[in-house]
Amino acid sequence: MRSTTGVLLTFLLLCQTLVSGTEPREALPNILIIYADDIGYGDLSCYGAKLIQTPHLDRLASQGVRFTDAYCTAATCTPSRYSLLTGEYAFRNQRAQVLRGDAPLLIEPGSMTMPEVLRRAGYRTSIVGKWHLGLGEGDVDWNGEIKPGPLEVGFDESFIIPATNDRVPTVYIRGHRVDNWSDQDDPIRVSYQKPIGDLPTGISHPELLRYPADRQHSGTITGDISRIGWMDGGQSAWWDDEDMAYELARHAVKFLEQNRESRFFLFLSMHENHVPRAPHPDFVGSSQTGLRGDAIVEFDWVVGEMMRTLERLQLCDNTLVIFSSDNGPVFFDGYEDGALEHANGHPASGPFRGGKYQPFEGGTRMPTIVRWPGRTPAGSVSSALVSQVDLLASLAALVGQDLSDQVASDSQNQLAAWLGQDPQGRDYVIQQPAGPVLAIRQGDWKYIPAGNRPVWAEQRHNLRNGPLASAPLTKNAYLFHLGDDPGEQTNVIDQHPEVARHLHRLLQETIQRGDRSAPNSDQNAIRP
Ligand code: NG6
Ligand code: CA
Repeated sequence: MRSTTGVLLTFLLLCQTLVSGTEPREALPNILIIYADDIGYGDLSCYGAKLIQTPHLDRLASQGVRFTDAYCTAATCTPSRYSLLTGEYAFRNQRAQVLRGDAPLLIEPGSMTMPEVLRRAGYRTSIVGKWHLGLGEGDVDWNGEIKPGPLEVGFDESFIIPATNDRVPTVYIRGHRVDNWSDQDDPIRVSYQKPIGDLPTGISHPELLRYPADRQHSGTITGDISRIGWMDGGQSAWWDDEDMAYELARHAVKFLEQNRESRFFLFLSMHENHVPRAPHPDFVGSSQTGLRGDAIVEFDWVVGEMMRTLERLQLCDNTLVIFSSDNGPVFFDGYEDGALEHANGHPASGPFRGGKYQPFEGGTRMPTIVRWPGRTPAGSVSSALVSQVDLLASLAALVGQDLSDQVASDSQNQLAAWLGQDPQGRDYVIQQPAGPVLAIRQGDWKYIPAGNRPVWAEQRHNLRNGPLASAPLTKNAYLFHLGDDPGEQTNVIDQHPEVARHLHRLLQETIQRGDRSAPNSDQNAIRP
């Protein structure tokens, strides 16, 4: 009897916690976000991949919630990450496009970002890995103090790849300075306008390359890979592409060890599966889809390393682990690395159409797993509609921080959905492809307004993207019923013009005013 009462009480407490969102202070978990780059819905074995085995992510899923309807906000990196960290849809900020390696900081210093919210709640905050949100104010001296950056928007510590692994400068930045760098006789210079310095480029020295690159990726060669942009100097600080996963994992592990006694938030932002794919030799041949799959196995190893570390430090039960990816998959993205030749029909987007850059589901529907023992039902699958734009408000609610109405305007508290407790989640999500035309999903319906850019994007990709290729779009607007047609093959706009009109209006309203003041559920109903 007593134990039944105890269970009941615990249950009621849990319900209350989930409804109010705020944990008692001593029960607040550490938070670890493990974020992938360009890993698609179908890339993990727990999401159906046959040619790539991801045992550590599969294990994470067996211990937590695996989401089927989780979204990033955009089909490219910078906008997606901008939304994740600021709680604002990236289309509201004109500058939130894929950034060059020398672009200024995109996020307003001092603003209420995810790390800032957690920092105010007493968390020690750190980012390790890909940043790609700009640095400095437009005239960075790579040999001096590089700021503002992550430390000015809420992170206590940072060890970052400034932009992407295919963009210069190919150096890590620790805090405000290039890591491992003191040689003032070999100053680092970076240009995205014109070639600088004497280093070989992909154009001048193609024989030095690990694999051929397209023109855009034929700038300065560092290691044996040509990059986007040109740089000079800093050779002793250049990163080693093959060692990158190990290097980032080392930093992440160290942070966990050092903060074992305090409450921490670690944003571990890995480079896999972004090009150039150069997994460590330990992982080459570990999948049946060439380097692209091998890099995913490497990423999975990193996940395992994090979980092993949490176990070793006895932090496993008290850490909320969130895994997801920043945008959909791509096979060819600038380098002839064999990804297409060795794809073997691997469905990187699972059952969905398209991938990176595109308005289709493959662009923004992300493999997503959340694990918090005792809170997330182990081994469960949730079809709640969740978006990464909500993580800020959801985590703020978890740690009991108030967000003023002025910030994180699109971010909703969907904590219960993120913990696998609420099967519904959001009402609708907006999907931002590489072009200006946004898509929207509500319930089973998916609407892509008319516009040229999605047509262009997919046609370009059809040429090179093997298993992600699908029938070309026309310039028309599209309506798909995802329940009947998850692969977005049959346009039913002529049969359901009223649904398309409703979604068009909802999209326009959201663009104009933001989700905070989103229409109430009555207005949201699909009307004839
Ligand atoms: C594109 C690059 C692509 C990749 C992408 C950013 C060209 C032709 N393509 O502009 O290779 O770097 O930017 O990827 O330059 S993301 O995942 O960071 O958004
Ligand atoms: Ca990406």
